[in-house]
Amino acid sequence: MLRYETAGESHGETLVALLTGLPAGVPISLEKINRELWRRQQGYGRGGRMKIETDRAHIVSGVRHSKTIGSPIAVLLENKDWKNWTEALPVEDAEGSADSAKPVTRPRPGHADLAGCIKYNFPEARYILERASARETTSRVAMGAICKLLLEQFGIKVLSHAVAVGSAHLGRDASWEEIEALCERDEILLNCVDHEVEQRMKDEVDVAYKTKDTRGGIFEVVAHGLPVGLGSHITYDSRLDGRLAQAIMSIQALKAVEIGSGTVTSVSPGKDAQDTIHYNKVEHEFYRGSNKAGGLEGGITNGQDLVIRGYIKPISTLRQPLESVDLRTREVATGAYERSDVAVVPAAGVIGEAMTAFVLAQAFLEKFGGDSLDETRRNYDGYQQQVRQF
Ligand code: EPS
Repeated sequence: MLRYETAGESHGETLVALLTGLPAGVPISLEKINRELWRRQQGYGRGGRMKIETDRAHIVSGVRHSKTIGSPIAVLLENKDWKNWTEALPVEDAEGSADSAKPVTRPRPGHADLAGCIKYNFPEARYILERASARETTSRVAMGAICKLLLEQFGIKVLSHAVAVGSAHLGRDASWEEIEALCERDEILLNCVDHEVEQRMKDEVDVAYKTKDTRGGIFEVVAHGLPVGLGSHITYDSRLDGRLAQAIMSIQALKAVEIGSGTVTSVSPGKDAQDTIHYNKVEHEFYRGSNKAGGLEGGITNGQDLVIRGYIKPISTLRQPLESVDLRTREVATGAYERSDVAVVPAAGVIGEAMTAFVLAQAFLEKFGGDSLDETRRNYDGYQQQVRQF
């Protein structure tokens, strides 16, 4: 079973990603992993932290001579900002270290601060926010980039684009070719396929900056080149839609997930909500009249593009903070402000890609197995032959 763990605090020394269960022989490119890390750091609306960090994957196990060897892959990701936090976040308690602890006693509405403090019995939220921070997603993107390298071997690509930032909305579907061209760019503004809409997205972020506010939005992840048959209808926990929804919802600040045209078809007549089935007698292939299902029927991939959207709420760290309560005095106070981002939809999309790539790689290996890539490929080829003969 493919699985992963992450560790690390936002301003701690290092972030860690541990990925276990990939077959041996998968080609690993540090350049490709680092490009994914770079993509996650981009986007108009990021805070000052991104000027400090240049995320790079440091693989310390599981890869030799640019190929996986079947053992757990451990990736370290340095926090350059750590040098400014060594006194606030020491591993060992030292004389006077409590004085430099940078306590956060005014919990931010919408953040993990208050619920976390009560649950973990902390008098202040520093250690809660250090782990709740989206900095953790650096590890997820490194891990997801490795999953993408497996999927790439079988012609599967996972990419994303911004559908909305605040009220600026793309308002149409994007083609795979548009998304692919967008994701190859070396400059990322808001990662929208439409230049005019992207400018309106930028205006939204500018208003948020000016009014000391933040903006949420919608990203869409698309996986292209999938075989029919990943995931299964047979049990609740093998349904791929449920697994993907969990993975996407686990991203910081996510509040809703949509597969295909789910929010539209749920309120449309049944006859307008399905994808008609057709057969090409020359190519001996089934095909569909549309892709409202987003590539999943019965929790199984149907060979169409997988389309999943994440709805991210506006970031809860506000420069004009909302009413809260000071944990020390229990008096009315305003929520704490720490340097933060204003809008993060493009970055959230890249994280969504990583989560999608992980779930797809997991389902792929469940179906095709293999301790070595050669074995996985034999199993995959045999199945594809069966599909062609169906
Ligand atoms: C975050 C606050 C900011 C963001 C951070 C998430 O960090 P800092 O407090 O260090 O300025 O930049 O995101 C990242 C560091 C990142 O890599 O995405 C938060 O409170 O969640």
